Amino acid sequence: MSMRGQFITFEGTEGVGKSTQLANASRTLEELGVDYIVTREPGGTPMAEAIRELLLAPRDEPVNEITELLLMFAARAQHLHTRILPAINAGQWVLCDRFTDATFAYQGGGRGVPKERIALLENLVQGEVRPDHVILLDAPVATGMARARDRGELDRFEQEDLEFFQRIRDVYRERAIAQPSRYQVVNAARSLEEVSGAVSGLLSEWVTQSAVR
Ligand code: Z5A
Repeated sequence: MSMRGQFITFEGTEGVGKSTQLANASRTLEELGVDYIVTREPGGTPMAEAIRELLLAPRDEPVNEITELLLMFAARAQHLHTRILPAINAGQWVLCDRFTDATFAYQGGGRGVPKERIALLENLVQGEVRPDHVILLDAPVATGMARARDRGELDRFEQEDLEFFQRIRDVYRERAIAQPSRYQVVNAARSLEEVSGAVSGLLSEWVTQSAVR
């Protein structure tokens, strides 16, 4: 088994099943005897979770898109450097609910921030670090919304309309097409059993690959 852990992120529009699949992926890694942590963005450390609360709280004051972008990367800098990288360097696998692909999709596609500006911050905060694998759970926006919105109160992002989430889905899909070696697009509109089977299959494959490296 290679010493460096793998960095795997889960992405997709609202309610596609990321939390559900993180739990499934955790069970799979446990069965395979892989040491791992589960974390999320924005968040993952006490300070980054405090920034998450700032970002998600519905508020009357309009939020400038650059303020939102900088807060996402402020949380990410703290999370990446104090939690994710130490884990990977210690040989642990990191399963992360969202990462910088979400910034390109939400702040880029959703809010309209040019992707070059996002890329500048990505390089500043991450240097060369990128996820080893991105699992994009892809389903029609309405499917995810219908699954998620039984939960009650909506956060600041969930209050956006269908077109906002459609633009986000489009950016995710474009990024997956542009970098097929890093992205695995999983059809998340299928039954829970089918989606879980697909995600577990990918993890098993990556564990096998890392063992022969
Ligand atoms: N954000 C951003 O703007 N920029 C960034 O850089 C980052 C984030 C990192 C918080 O994200 C917000 O931050 C997010 C983007 C923004 N806002 N939005 N929207 P989050 O990940 O915490 O929140 P979320 O996207 O709203 O996730 P979610 O609603 O919790 O959904 P999920 O984790 O993908 O889904 P789930 O909880 O696993 O499943 C939803 C329900 O569907 C649940 O009842 C399941 O049992 C059910 N489910 C799951 N899979 C299936 C299948 N296959 N069939 C049927 N039912 C299913």
